[in-house]
Amino acid sequence: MQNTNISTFTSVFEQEVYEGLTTYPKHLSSKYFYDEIGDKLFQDIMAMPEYYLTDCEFAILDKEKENIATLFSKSGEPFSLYELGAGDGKKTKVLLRHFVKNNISFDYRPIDISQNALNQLENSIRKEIPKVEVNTIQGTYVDTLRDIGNANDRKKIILFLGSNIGNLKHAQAVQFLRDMRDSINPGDLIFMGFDQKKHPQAILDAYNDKTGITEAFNKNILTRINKEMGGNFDLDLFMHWEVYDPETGTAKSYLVSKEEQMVQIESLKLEIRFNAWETIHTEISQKYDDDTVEWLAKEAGLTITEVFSDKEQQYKNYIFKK
Ligand code: AVI
Repeated sequence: MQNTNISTFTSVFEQEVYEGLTTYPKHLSSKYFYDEIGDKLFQDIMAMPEYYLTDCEFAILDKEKENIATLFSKSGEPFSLYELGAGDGKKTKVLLRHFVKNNISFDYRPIDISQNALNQLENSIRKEIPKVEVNTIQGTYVDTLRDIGNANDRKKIILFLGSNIGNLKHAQAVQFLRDMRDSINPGDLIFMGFDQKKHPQAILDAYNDKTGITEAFNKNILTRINKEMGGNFDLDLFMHWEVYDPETGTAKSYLVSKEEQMVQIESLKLEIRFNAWETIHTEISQKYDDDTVEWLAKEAGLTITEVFSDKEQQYKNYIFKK
């Protein structure tokens, strides 16, 4: 394997790919699944019958919209509804429509790394719910949490839906919740989705669909390396593999090399050897129970004030305060 000079990396993506593929066991971060193709594949995943998370959260928001509205606008003060990783806003629109219908005074501040996603979301809200005041914020979670912390014009409610927290290990999730805590004031609220522990087969099916959409989503990280760094990964020589540990509640995704092979990545001046059946760990999707969410909240200095669940307790939304 050739060595490369750290200073030649042109992005954090390049640096992390270099580090992840030159250590043992190999790993890559799931945050790199998402480009235009990855975004589309994730939309397709959310529409799959096996991926119960989206329907469950949609059902909770729809069932509880009145209670949620009451809790968000308790003091009658106008508030800003921030949403981290807003995506297409499909679920959030349930709340937005309800707030508008009930003359609740708020503005919606969706946050996303992709300006393109924000423009599409803003246009669709203008068309579908024109009474909503939308102020988009482009940036990473870290940057925007700092901005949220500095904005003290209104009461703040932060939404973080889709069990996105589950893509973080517990230590990272605690840090993220602490950063959220630091960006709000007493009286502000955090509203978050946490996918729950359930029949292990239901989780395996959600992350290993027979149609192969999740496999394509997982492999998109290799496609990105091929396109953006001059890599020559042969996608057919890797397979998607999912495991779920019902004890820890952690689902893990891997790409497994089906044979011994060498892969070159031109812009990293890197040649990587894979043994037959060697793995690249790409994603965790943590599943929770009340005890674990309570522990996370305590570690981050937050208190749970409300819990909403779907009928079968597959998925829960928690409200936290400082
Ligand atoms: C974005 N995130 C919460 C999804 C999840 O469930 O972990 C990403 C995903 N990975 C495979 N399918 C969906």
